[in-house]
Amino acid sequence: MKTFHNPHHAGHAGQQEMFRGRMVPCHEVPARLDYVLAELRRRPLGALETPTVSDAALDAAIARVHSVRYLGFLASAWNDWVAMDPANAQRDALPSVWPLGNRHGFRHDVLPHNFAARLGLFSFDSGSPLTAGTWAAARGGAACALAAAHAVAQGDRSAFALTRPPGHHAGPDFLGGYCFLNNAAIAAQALRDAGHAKVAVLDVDYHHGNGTQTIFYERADVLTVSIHGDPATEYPFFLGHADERGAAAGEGFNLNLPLPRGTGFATWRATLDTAVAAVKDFGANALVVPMGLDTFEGDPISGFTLQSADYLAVGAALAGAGLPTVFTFEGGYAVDEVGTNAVNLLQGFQQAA
Ligand code: SP5
Ligand code: ZN
Repeated sequence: MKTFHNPHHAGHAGQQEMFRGRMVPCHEVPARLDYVLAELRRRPLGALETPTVSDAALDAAIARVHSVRYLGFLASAWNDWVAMDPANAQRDALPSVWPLGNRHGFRHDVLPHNFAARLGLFSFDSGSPLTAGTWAAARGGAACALAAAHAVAQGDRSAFALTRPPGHHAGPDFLGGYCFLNNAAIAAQALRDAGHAKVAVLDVDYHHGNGTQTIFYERADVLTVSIHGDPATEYPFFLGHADERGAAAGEGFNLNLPLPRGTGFATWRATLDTAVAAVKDFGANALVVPMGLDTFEGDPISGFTLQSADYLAVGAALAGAGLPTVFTFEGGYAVDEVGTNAVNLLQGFQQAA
C-alpha cells in the first residue's frame, strides 16, 4: 500500500497541555510520525509519497465536513493569537473559557471579538495546543487523507494517510483531543463523493471517535463504528456510550463498542469481530480505519493491554472485511513503539488482503 505522509507535520509542535490543574509536556509530539516513517523505511509496504492534491481540491474536501465559520477561525487563529499580545508568539494558544453546549443558555451564534473567547467557542478541552504551524500541518494531514482516498477510489486495495496532528476528535466546528481537522471523515466523504455509495468508518483508537460520530450521526450512507475505552471513565467522557445509535435518517448507523479500562487482547479482538461483522452487514463499499495505536499496553495515557505482535492480527482481521481501505494515523503515545505497532497493523492487513 502507498503511504502519504505530511511534510508540514513538524510545524505543529505543542509544548504543554493542561492536565488536572497543571501543565504537563504534550503527548502528541512530532517524533511520533518520524518513528512510523522510519519503520516504514525499514519494512517497506509500498511507495512513500507526499500528497499532491491542489489547494482548491483540498479546500473543497475539508469544507465537506467542517463549517465555514470554523475553518475561517482556524485559518487566522495563530495571527489573531499573536495580535492579542506580541508575547503570545512564544506561547501555545490554549482555551480557558467555554460556552458549554447549546442547552446552557450561552450564545454560540455570535462570534466574540476576543480571540481567547473564540478559541473556547471552537474547542472542547485545554489539552490541544494551537501553535504557529498548526494550520499548515492540519491542512497537510488532510491532504494525506484526501490523497489516500483518491488512491483507493482509483483502485488501490488500501492506502495509509500518515497524518499529524490526528483527527478523529475534531467535529464539524470544533477542535479537541489533539485534533483540528477530521482526516478520517474527510477520507470517508471523499470516498462517497468518488462514487462509493456506502462507506464505513471503523475506529480502533483507544479513545472514542466523537468528532467522526458527530459528523455522520444523522446519515445513513456512512456507518460509524468505534471500539474504545468506556467514556464513563475514559476521555472524551461525554460521548461514546453503547446507546448512541444514530439519529434521524442515521438511526441505526452508529455503533459504539465501549470496553472497560484494563481490557486485554482476547476481549478486544472478539469485539473487533463484532465491528467487522457490522461493517459487512451494512454492505459497505469502502472502509476507513482511524488507526490509533494507544490500545498498546505501554501507552502512557490509555488503559488497554495490547502487545506489539497483536497488531499483526488486528490488521489481518480488518482485511477480513474485504473492502478497499484507507487508514488514517490517530493516537499512540508510546513513542518508541508506535512505529513498530503501526507497521505491524498495516503489514498484517497487507499480508491477509
Ligand atoms: C487522538 C487521541 O488519541 N487523542 C487523545 C486525547 C487525550 N487527551 C487527554 C489526555 C489526558 C492526559 N493525561 C496526562 C497524564 C499525565 N501523566
Ligand atoms: Zn486516542
